[in-house]
Amino acid sequence: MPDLSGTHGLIVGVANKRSISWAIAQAAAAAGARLALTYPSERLEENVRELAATLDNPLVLPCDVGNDQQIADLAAAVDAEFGGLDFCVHGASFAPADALKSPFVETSRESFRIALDISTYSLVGLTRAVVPLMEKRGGGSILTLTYLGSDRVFTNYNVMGVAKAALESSVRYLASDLGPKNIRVNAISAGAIRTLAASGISGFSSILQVYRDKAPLRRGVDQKEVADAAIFLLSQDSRAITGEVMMVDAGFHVIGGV
Ligand code: NAD
Ligand code: 0WE
Repeated sequence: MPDLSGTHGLIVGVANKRSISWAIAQAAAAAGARLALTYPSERLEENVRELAATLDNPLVLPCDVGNDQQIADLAAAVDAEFGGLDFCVHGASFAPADALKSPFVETSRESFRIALDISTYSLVGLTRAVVPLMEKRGGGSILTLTYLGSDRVFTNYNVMGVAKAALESSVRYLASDLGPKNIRVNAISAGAIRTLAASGISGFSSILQVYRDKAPLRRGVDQKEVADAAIFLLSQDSRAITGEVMMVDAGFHVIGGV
C-alpha cells in the first residue's frame, strides 16, 4: 500500500457506507492521511458524521458543489485547519431522476444544465479552490470518478454519459493548466457498482450480470478495488501520471463483442 502518512486530503462525495468515496476515505486513512469529509445537505450530515467518527481526527464540513460560496468556504476551512492540502477526491454526481429513465432525446435543458453543473463543472470549481492550498505543499493530486458511459451508450445513462465525457475532457484541460504547479489531475473509470447512485436504476442488475459474463476477469468490481487504485493515484507512486483516465473495470472496456 502506498504511503500517505503526514498528508492531508479532502474527500467530496461520501453519502453512506457504500459510497465509492467512503472506500477511498477508509483506504487513505489506513495509508496514514488526515481527512476532511463533506456533506451536501443537512439530510446527509448525520450519515457523514457517523462514518467520519470512525476515522482519526477528521474534519467534517458542508459543501453543496452546486454553490460557489460553499466551495470557497470549504477551501478556507480546510486551509485554516490543515494549512494546505495534498490531495482531493471529487466523487459527486447528480442528474434529475427523470433524465435517467426517458430516452436521451427527451432530455430537458434544465436536466442537462443540472447534470453538467453538479457532475462536471463542480470538478473545475473545486479544483480552482484547492489549487492555492496545494501550491503551499509544492503540488498535489486531484482525482475524480467517471464511467464508461462517457464513450459508449448504456441504456438510461443518458445525460450522465454526456456529463462524464465532459468530465474526462475537463481532467485533461485541468491537468494541462496545473501540471506546471506539480498538481496532477486524474480520473478512475470504475465498473458498475451497487451504490446509492445506482439505486432505483432500472436494469442495474442486468448491467452487473454483463460484467460477470463479458469482462475479461469474468466479474464486476467493488469499492475496495477502486479505492486501492485511487490510493496509487493520490500518492507519490503515481507522480509522473496526470490527465489520465484509469480503467478499474475488470477489463470490461476492451471487449468489442461476441
Ligand atoms: P454515491 O451516491 O454514494 O455518491 C455520489 C455522491 O454525490 C453522494 O455522496 C452525493 O451526496 C453526492 N452529491 C450529489 N449532489 C451533490 C451536490 N450538489 N453537492 C455535493 N455532493 C453531491 O454513489 P457512488 O456510486 O459512490 O458515486 C460516486 C462517483 O462515482 C460518482 O461520480 C459516480 O458517477 C461515479 N461512478 C459510479 C459508478 C457506480 O456504478 N456506482 C461507476 C463509475 C463511476
Ligand atoms: O454515475 C453513475 C450514477 C450517477 C447518478 C445516479 C442517480 C440516481 C438517482 C446521477 N444522478 C442520479 N440521480 C438520481 O436521482 N453511475 C456510473 C451508476 C450508474 O447509473 C446508471 C448506470 C450506472 C452504471 C444509470 C443508468 C444505466 C447505468
